[in-house]
Amino acid sequence: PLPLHCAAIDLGATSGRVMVGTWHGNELSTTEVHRFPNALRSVNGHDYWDVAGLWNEVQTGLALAAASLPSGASLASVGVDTWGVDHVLVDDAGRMVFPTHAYRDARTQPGLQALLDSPADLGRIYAATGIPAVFYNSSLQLAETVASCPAIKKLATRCLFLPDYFNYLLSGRMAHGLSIASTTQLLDVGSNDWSKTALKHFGVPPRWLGSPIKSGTKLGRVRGMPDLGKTTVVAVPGHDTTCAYDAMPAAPDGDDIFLSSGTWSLVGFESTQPLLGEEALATRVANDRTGRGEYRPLVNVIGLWLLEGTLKAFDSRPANDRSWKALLKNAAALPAPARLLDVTDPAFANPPSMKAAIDAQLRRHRTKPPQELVEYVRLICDSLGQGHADVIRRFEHLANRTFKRILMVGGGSKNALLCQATANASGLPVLSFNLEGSAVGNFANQLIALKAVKNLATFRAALATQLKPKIYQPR
Ligand code: LRH
Repeated sequence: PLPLHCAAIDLGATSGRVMVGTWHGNELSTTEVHRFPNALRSVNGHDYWDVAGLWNEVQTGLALAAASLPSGASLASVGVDTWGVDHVLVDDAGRMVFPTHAYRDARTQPGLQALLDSPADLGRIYAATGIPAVFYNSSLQLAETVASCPAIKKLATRCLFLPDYFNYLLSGRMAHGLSIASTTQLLDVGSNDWSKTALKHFGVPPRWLGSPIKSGTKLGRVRGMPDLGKTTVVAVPGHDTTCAYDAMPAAPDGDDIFLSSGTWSLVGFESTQPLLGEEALATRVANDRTGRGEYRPLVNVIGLWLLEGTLKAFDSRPANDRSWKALLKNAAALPAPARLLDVTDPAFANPPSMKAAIDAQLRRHRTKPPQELVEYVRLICDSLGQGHADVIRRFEHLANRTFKRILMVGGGSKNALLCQATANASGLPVLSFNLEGSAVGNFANQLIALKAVKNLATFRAALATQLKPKIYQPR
């Protein structure tokens, strides 16, 4: 068969990219055609995303994607995945009627505290949605929006989550994807529809949300871009973490635990059932959903956000891959830190200074903070490794399973110190795949929708023969 070309739009909180994937019948090749930084912008005490700026970059990337193909070839399809929980409130004409806040905005803190202070509500919402109380939940964000701006109930007719919104800009069709819907704390954990209990509790108007669609749904042709006139917009799992999990070259026996490592560390596995109950809630297990509707119990560990934040306090940020590697190597040669960080500390969510937040936690435990960047790097990687291991042990207990390998994708899978620390703390081998996980999972779902690949198991099997992981044995 002729090679089949697709474009993946993958938007992360700190960077976005547009990639071209070419399927050769049993092998995927990928090229990054456009990469751009992303950052929240603060004004007058609140944090926002530059949605129009992102759309500009997406268009630039798609034009480059089309231009990168051999002459005569065209993009069969395009799919969008983004970070979770954030959204755009629009009217019937698709016009934005409220600014898009960034999920780290502190506006949800009072609502979060109220939920945490009411065990009855917390338990009820967890039983209904399978999603724990986390500061970024769309539920808390929307509750704050409605409370601070009651007129919004009239002005907005739809709440489109970010992948839904970009799908709309591309195709003209407004639809809610199932996987991104499951990150909101508003989806019913027992069905593929919204939870009446959660909508009522958070005061979210039900008319804002249409029935969620599964991945693979064709939304229409790309509008307004002549080079992409024949390209179909395919609803892939809109949540980047779902796409990253779909890209895991997992063994069919289900003994693998997944770690998508980037700004966040997403530790979880696949299951036909959610993990519910008090212990799961106390572990903050999020029962996110795949694009097909199955469960992906997962715990969100603070991730490389710790390191990204700490770097801001030092002038000597490594400038390239080589200096990064040298820094990690020097950090690995240091003696083990006297005390690791408790990475579940809520103070790390969005502090004015990450270094100061780390120092404060250590001082609370009568431990002297590090001095040099290299010491912080060692402390952060070892602490994250321990954080990953703690979650894996909790999962083994809660789900009564034994995991044999950790599959790791994302930017953090290139960090040898972090991989080794995770292997050491968990006692499990880490298989690190140098893979843009979200983009690859995005392609997988397009290829399945186009019927070029039978199903996800077939795709994973093909990927597993194609990739050679770097293996870190526990020491
Ligand atoms: C990672 C991620 C994660 C959470 C967070 C808000 O990019 O999607 O799974 O949902 O962003």
